[in-house]
Amino acid sequence: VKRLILVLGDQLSKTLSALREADKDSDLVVMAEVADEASYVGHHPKKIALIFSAMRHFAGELQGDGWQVAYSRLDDDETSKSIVGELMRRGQEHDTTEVVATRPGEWRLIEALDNAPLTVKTLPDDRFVASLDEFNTWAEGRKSLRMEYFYRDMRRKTGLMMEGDEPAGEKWNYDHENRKPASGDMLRSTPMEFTPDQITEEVLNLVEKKFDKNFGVLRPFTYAVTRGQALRALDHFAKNLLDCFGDYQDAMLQDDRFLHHSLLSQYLNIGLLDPVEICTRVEEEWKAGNVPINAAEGFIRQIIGWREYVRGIYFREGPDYVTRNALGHERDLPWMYWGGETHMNCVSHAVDQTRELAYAHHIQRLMVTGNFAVLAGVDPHQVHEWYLAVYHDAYEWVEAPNVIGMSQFADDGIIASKPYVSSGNYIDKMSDYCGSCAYSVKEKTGEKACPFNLLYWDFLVRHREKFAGNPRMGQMYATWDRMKDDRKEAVLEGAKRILDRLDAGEVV
Ligand code: FAD
Ligand code: DLZ
Ligand code: SF4
Repeated sequence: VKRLILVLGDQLSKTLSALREADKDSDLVVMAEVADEASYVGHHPKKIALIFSAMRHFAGELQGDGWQVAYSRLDDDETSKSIVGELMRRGQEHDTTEVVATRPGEWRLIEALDNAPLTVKTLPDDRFVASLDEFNTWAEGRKSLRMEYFYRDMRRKTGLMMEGDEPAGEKWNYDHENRKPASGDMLRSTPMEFTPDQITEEVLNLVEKKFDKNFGVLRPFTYAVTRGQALRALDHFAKNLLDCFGDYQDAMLQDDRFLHHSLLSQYLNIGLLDPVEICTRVEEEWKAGNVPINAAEGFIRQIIGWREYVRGIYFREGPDYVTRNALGHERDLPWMYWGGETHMNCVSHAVDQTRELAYAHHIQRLMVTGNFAVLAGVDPHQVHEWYLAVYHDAYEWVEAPNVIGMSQFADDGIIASKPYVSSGNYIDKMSDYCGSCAYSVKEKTGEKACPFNLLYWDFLVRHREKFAGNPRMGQMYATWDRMKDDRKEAVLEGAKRILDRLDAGEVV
């Protein structure tokens, strides 16, 4: 064996740069289930099962294609703790110190490879529309890095939904059509599910045994674990759910956890699907007249806009990004995030479905759990570790900018021009949670008042110095200033009551 070709659990693409560089005849592909990767946070059991099963299937496909693959299972006695440990072991077995890798999606692992006593050639991960150099060139010298402008460049680059140099339909962005609340629909399709095969069953048994203390429900496990299955899930989404993706993108319903969302991020992020391939499929439906422009454009923007943009930010900002805390928030993450009791119906639903499915959609992540954490002044690093652990699509390059930046404003506004905070009104408008909540969203003070209503003002008052000058927040400060003093006092007292309860570990 000449060289070891490293393929990580989120690099399951046959077009991976390390595989393109490799020689089937003389190189050995190394894949490894290792304790360090499976436990740098307490990953949701469904996430671990997805990765391990998809890794095992992928290794089998590579062997079928004629590759030599050394695959280490977590429960093999010889398997060492870490990726570098496994590379060293395989290197000794095959008498080589040369490794070819595709750059990992996390600084921790990049540094581990850089410091390994091996000769590692690291290639860029080019399973993205924009290279990191391209992103940095775009970002260089700009005062603010707004996603929208970057997105337009990605549209031009890919030609997706373009008519020459102009956006199809004359507008770049149809978001103003995308804020409709939803109502129950018995006819709405649900994301595609798959029956576990023998390989997946073995993985489920392993995960059940080794990770039974982790937060999250393992079975039923119905994910796609191969590229073929993931392509079927994509097709199903494009045909049956995409049409109303735009309209109901921000809506939340207690009895419908998926609405028109695609549930494709968990496949995309481990490499079973390619971003442009997904967008091209979506564009096809629009070209065929099957879905409206706001659905197709809104969806494509999430992938070639937001997803590419947050990756650029993660790598541009460097390893300390996840420790930023611009608002000085220090409260411990409340127990309710791990399934502890709460009277807040919205939080309870978001956490319950996270526990059961390892999934919540964007608005639940941003405006329910994220919103509550930032309003309550929770330490952003703890919030970050929670998101990294509990979602099936969470890898640091994509999770951290969404949490540290977009949701917690801990990066001081690199991603968000103002904090994504709201009172209960927003949740009430976009969901049906409030009707069956122990709190009243209409009440602004007193014991029954929705905690979001109380904490919202408390947050603004606490951070007045930082935000009062923000043109997009002036209106809110003006509203606060017009409020009568006794009402202001009651609001702040109510907020303190909630925060004291959180600190005392009492149910909120
Ligand atoms: P859909 O709603 O169907 O969206 C389509 C696709 O667009 C997604 O599959 C995803 O690939 C992409 N996308 C949408 N929004 C974003 C975004 N903001 N950033 C990156 N890609 C996006 N996404 C992750 O992939 N991993 C994470 O760890 C993650 N953590 C998040 C944490 C917070 C606090 C927030 C607010 C968002 C986070 N997101 C994350 C973004 C988004 O919530 C998920 O991508 C989405 O919910 C995945 O479900 P879906 O496939 O049904 O998405
Ligand atoms: C998330 C994860 C888990 C749970 N387990 C493994 C593993 O055992 N082996 C592996 O190669 N990769 C795993 N991963 C994915 C890595 O953590 C991921 O590659 C890095 O976080 C970089 O994105
Ligand atoms: Fe959530 Fe407040 Fe509505 Fe209850 S009343 S569901 S806490 S927003």
